[in-house]
Amino acid sequence: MSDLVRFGVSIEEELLKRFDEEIEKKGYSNRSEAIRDLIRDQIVAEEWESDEDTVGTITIVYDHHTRDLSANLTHIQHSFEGEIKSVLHIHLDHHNCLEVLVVAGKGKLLQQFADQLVSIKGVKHGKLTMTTTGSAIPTKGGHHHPHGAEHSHE
Ligand code: NI
Repeated sequence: MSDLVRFGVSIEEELLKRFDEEIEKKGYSNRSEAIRDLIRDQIVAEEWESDEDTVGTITIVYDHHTRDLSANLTHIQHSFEGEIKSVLHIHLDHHNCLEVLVVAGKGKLLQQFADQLVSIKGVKHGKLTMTTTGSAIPTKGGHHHPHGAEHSHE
């Protein structure tokens, strides 16, 4: 879709050295892909700050024996029922549950939802992963696959 453009960047030597160390640890084979990912992260952050629809996942771990916890979790989830696309629940052991909620909607609303879930007494750990609908980010590799879609939803 989009053509590749080359551009030059001036940067302090120490800062670049630090950057190269970081991206090597993460397994990038070159700076270009690392810089592209930083730009994409920035676009995703903007998507979450704007009034556009976005998507993410909320992961929580909790002890279902904690008094009132299950009722509180259910109550909050019912008030955001329009934002919940899917819920995965795993019984980790006799006490602990892992729940992953796939959520979609306005970024600020999804952050409020995550904050409410994570802050409930008895939730041991919780995390919102902010990702993107993908529509604001050009396709990786630039050009369309010449022989049709790379995958289909048949
Ligand atoms: Ni469970």
